[in-house]
Amino acid sequence: MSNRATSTTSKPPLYKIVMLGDSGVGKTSLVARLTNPDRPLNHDISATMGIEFDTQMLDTPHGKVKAQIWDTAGQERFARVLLPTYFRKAKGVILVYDVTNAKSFESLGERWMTQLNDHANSEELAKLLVGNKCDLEASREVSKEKAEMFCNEFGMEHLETSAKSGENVLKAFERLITIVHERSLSAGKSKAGAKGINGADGAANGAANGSSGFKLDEGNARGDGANSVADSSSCGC
Ligand code: G3D
Ligand code: MG
Repeated sequence: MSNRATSTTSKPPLYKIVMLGDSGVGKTSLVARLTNPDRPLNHDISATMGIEFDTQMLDTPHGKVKAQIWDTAGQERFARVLLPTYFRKAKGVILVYDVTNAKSFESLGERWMTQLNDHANSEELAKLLVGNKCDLEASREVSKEKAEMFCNEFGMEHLETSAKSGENVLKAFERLITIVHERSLSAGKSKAGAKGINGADGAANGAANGSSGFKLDEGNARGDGANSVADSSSCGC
């Protein structure tokens, strides 16, 4: 019985994943929490205004893989201009809403899924729905049931996270990257996919060896670097 997963020898595969969702839902905070665990939330976090990516080694049941995580602003103007670049060669997407903001949830169906379909081969992208800010239970506006109905409709899994406490943050990224990796393995394209990002995606070059970033100057810029990670304890919210 052959097992592709065990045939990995040197470099772990690298997959590009992208963060999507309205401004303010916590995309930057989630990435920061993942990539730099020692820096507390709110440390010098400014509004996201460019594109930036970080890379992070993650565990999957099939071994370690490297995730190149792209983060962008939720501004419409920005999104229209840069989404094609943003989605290029992406293998997975984390759709983020804020559990305390019903509008941010509605935007997923009204706007972000449309953007995905317009600019990426949505069928080929692994997707995970993330309801962030689950530490703010008293202010909740989006029920888990509602989120799960959305997931059923679009064929994805759901997790609630808190970039503030760290709950489920690592788990969310690990889950998505596992789905991406398993798809790649079952398609027999593990090596090709990793090569594609490493070699062909200009924006991705140089990012494979640790946290890194670049900004596409759209008159804005994300001021925060990487922040912090957390453990992946289960979310009590
Ligand atoms: P964005 O990248 O999606 O635009 P940010 O969102 O990461 O910039 O976060 C927007 C605001 O939400 C920030 O507050 C940030 O601290 C806060 N935030 C992010 N995640 C959480 C969370 O899980 N829980 C709570 N309580 N707050 C969170 P400021 O005040 O800096 O705008
Ligand atoms: Mg941001």
